[in-house]
Amino acid sequence: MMPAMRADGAESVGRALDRFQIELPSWGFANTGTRFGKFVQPAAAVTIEEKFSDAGQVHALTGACPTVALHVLWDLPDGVSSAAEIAALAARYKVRPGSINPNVFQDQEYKFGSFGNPDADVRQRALRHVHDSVAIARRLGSRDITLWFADGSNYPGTANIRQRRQWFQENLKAAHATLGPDQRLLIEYKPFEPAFYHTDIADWGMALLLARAAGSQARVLVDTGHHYLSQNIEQIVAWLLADGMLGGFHFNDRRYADDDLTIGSIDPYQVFRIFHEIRFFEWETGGRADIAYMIDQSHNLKGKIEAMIQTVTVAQELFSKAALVNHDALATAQARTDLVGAESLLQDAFSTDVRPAIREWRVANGLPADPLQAFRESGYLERITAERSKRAGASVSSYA
Ligand code: RM4
Ligand code: MN
Ligand code: MN
Repeated sequence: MMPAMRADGAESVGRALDRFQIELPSWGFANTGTRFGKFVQPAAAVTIEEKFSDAGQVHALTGACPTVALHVLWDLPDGVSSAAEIAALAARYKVRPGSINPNVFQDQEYKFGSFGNPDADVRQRALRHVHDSVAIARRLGSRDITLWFADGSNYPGTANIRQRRQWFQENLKAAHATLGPDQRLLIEYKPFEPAFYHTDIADWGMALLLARAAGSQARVLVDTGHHYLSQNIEQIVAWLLADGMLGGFHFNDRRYADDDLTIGSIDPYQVFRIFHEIRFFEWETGGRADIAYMIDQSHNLKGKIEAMIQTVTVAQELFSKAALVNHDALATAQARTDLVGAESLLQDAFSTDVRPAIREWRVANGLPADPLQAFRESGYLERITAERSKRAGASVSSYA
């Protein structure tokens, strides 16, 4: 039997959705692929204007995505001088620039690393790029600069792990020093790929230590795909929250590695448990956790805009379910070591059908009750397919 929503359930869902916003990745609208090949989609965005246009569609239909993350190399090829164009596009398509992602992994110089490269010139070059990225962020009114490094090594003995750690500390400190008072550095970790022996920032503990060394405005960024299989991600979230060091998320789902699949497609309970830890923390502390929710997915087979609408819808559902957990009852059950009672509170919330309450919230906010259907009926996809297919295959702009 489907658990009935508590009388105040729909209201909790509405309140949860009022505050739930999730950032779209510009690269999620572009052609991407696997290391084996790319299946180019005629409707994929190639230009930055097309990316803004597509992101604007997702926000217009869901009301939950006011910002779009930008990758500096892919989206601002001229650095700070590209910022004026970006600002104009943001105004035109009604989505603001969100996190700024420096790219210190794609250029040939970075073959042996960026902040961890044994060549001081390359380390300096990478730092300059991060400084430029901070300047771009400031110019665009973006708060977060998100740092992901491909640095690492493939074979034992080939890299001085402690020395590289030192270089990372130095450059991160230097990057932090140029932040404006309201800006943040978010440090992402990943245990594997593209390096397969060691990664310089392999896990949340390393990211945490480096964030502390960098300065008071650095935080840890948790990409859900960047863990070993079966790792308890919500525990990491709970610990980072307790220490005030959780900066944000890159959401995606996975089965094997960093698969970048649609959120909740493989393990929706995992995402629910993460949201639950955040809500429980907020209930206990009476405060609001300052977290940037971001999507880091690239769909190479699904239609890109559809997949993004599906992603946002699922994220809203799982966030709403987490809002249904009765925290008073949970705290009591935990204190009494009522194991089945405590666990059932999570399970009941998770299995509640929140979709009717979400539809109500959408309609009350002037949004389509079913964003995916609205998108399919809008004609937007047909229009961009016709326009963009004229030059399809011309450019595969990014890897993500
Ligand atoms: C990494 C990581 C970063 C993303 C790059 C392209 O796996 O998730 O966030 O910017 O891919
Ligand atoms: Mn990521
Ligand atoms: Mn990733």
